[in-house]
Amino acid sequence: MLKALIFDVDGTLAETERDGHRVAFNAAFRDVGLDWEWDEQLYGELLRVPGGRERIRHYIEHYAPPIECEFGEIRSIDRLIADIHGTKTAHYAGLVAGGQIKLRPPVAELLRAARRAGLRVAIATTTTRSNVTTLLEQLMPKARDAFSPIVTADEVAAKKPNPAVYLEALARLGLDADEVMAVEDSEAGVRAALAAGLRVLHTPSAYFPQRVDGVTARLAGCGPNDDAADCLVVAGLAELRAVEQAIAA
Ligand code: XBP
Ligand code: MG
Repeated sequence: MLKALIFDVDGTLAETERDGHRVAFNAAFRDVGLDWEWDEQLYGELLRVPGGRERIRHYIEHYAPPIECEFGEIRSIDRLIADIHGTKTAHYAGLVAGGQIKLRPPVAELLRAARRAGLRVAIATTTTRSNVTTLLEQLMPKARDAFSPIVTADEVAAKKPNPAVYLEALARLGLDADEVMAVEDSEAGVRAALAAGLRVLHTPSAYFPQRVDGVTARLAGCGPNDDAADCLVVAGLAELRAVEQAIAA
């Protein structure tokens, strides 16, 4: 029986990537004196690499941009990446506090229904912990303490698609995998949850609109493909539980 939902953050709770993280990365590049610009299309390609620091490193290694900092001398690539990422995290907090990023309505309704039904809710994410805190405070100030545990990738050995963050969340919940479902948008996230033995409710997002194999169902209203017959589409928690019971029977 379903006892808890573990939510991903970026792309799942809110469309944070295009108008949040991407914009914050570009502001940070400018701050450190780099003329790099990640446009929407390039960012979509770079998003295949989970983790902001890993994404910057991948860009340096595979896109070979000129590294000419106007301000200060570059002591090492590691230091440059850390500086950019720290600055980016501050910009991201400012953007979120500005109120432009909203909780996605179908996910908000799922959350409300889960809490009404007494399900526990948790978070398993690749993003930095302070980003989660800032986002929850802005998007759901009254419910920000509802999520427990909140596990971020910096606390485990490897990022999604590695299952570590989901396994850690599961262990802290003290539940069996078959009592928990993950709510995810990206392919790497879905693969991480499946590898942890979880069922997955897929919530496609702007950068990850496509179907991912292995999911239990897709949440209606999260993407353009609700009419497609490629996946079971559920309207919300009640329907999801009905499906679960039918499968178990
Ligand atoms: C989110 C990520 C993160 C964010 C940026 O993936 O990959 O890297 O893009 O946050 P998921 P940081 O939704 O699968 O958790 O810069 O803090 O890494
Ligand atoms: Mg995501």
